[in-house]
Amino acid sequence: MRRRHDPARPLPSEITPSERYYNRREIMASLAALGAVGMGPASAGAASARLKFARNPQLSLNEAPNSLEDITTYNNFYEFGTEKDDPAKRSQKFRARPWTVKISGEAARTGTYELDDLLRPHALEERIYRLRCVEAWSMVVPWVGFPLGDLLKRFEPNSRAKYVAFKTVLRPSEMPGQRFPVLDWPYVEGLRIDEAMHPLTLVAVGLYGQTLPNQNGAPLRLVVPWKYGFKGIKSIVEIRFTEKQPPTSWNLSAPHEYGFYANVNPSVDHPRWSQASERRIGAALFAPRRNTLPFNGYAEQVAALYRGLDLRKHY
Ligand SMILES: Nc1nc2c(c(=O)[nH]1)N[C@H]1C(S)=C(S)[C@@H](COP(=O)(O)O)O[C@H]1N2
Ligand SMILES: [Mo]
Repeated sequence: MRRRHDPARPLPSEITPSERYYNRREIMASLAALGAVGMGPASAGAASARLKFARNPQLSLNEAPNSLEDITTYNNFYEFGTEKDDPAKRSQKFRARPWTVKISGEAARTGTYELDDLLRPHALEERIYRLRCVEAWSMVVPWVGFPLGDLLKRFEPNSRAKYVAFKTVLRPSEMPGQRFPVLDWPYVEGLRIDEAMHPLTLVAVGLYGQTLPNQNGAPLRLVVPWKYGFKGIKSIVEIRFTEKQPPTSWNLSAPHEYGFYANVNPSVDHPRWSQASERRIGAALFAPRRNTLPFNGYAEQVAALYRGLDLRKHY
C-alpha cells in the first residue's frame, strides 16, 4: 500500500547535498559537543544525554531486556500516529526541552515547575520491568527513573487527595496524530493514590542509560509495571491530586474494553481477544507465546492493594 507523503519528512528532492553526507543525528552531536545545543543525539535523532543512575537489582526482572531498536521502533504513542513505527519516524521534531510540569489540586504545595527543578532532588535508578501491552504483546525495558511517590510527597497531598490525574502535552504542531480525533486529546490517565504511592510505580526519565527518546515519552512518563501499558502516560505536563476518580483516555474511548484499573489479568479477557498469553516483541517468529502472569508478575507486591475489589468488575 502506498503511503501519503508525510509533510514532516523532506521529499528526496528537498534533501540538501550536505545532509547526504552528514545525517541530522551527527550534526546534532557535533553541535552538542560545541555546546551549541543543550543535549546530544539519541538513537533515532532526538535530543538525548547520558544519565547518572544506580542499578536496582532487587526491583528488576531477571530477564534480558529487549534491544534498544525494539524499544524505540515498536511504540504506541498515538499523538504521533497509530502505526507501531509512526512514533519513531514522526516524533523527531518534538521538543522535550524546555519543559514545565504543573502540580495542582488537593495538596499544600502546588505550582508550575521547570523540569530540572522538579527532578533535581531525586536520585535515579535503573529498573528492568516488563511492559505488558493490552494488545497481548510484551517487552522488557531497562527504565531509568525514580519512585513517583517520592515526587508526590514533596507536594504534601491532603486527605481529599484520593486519586492522581496525569495529562500529556497538547501540541498538535509537533504531534501530527493530535490533528485527528483518534482519541479525545490530550491523553489523560489516573491512579488511585495508594497505587501512585506504591514503590514499584516509577517516573521514567530514561531508558538504556540515556534520557527518553521522544517516541518513548520524553521528557518524563509514568511506568506502572503491574498494569497494562496504556496506564504509562507519556510526555506529562500536569499532575493533579483529586478527590474523585479522574477520567482516563482509553476508558473514555471504549469503556467496555478498557477500565480505570487496567491491572494485568490473564483470567479476564479483552472482549475481542484473550489476555491469557502474550507475544514477546523481538522473539523468533515461531517462539512460543508466554503465559501472562497476574499483575504482570507483581502479585506478591500489589495484590493487597485490591483486597475486596472484584477484579472482573473493576477491570
Ligand atoms: N500520551 C500517550 N501515552 C501513552 C500512549 C499514547 O498513545 N499516548 N500509549 C500507551 C500504550 S498503549 C503503551 S503500550 C505504552 C507504550 O510505551 P512504549 O512505546 O514506550 O513502549 O505507552 C502508553 N502511553
Ligand atoms: Mo498498550
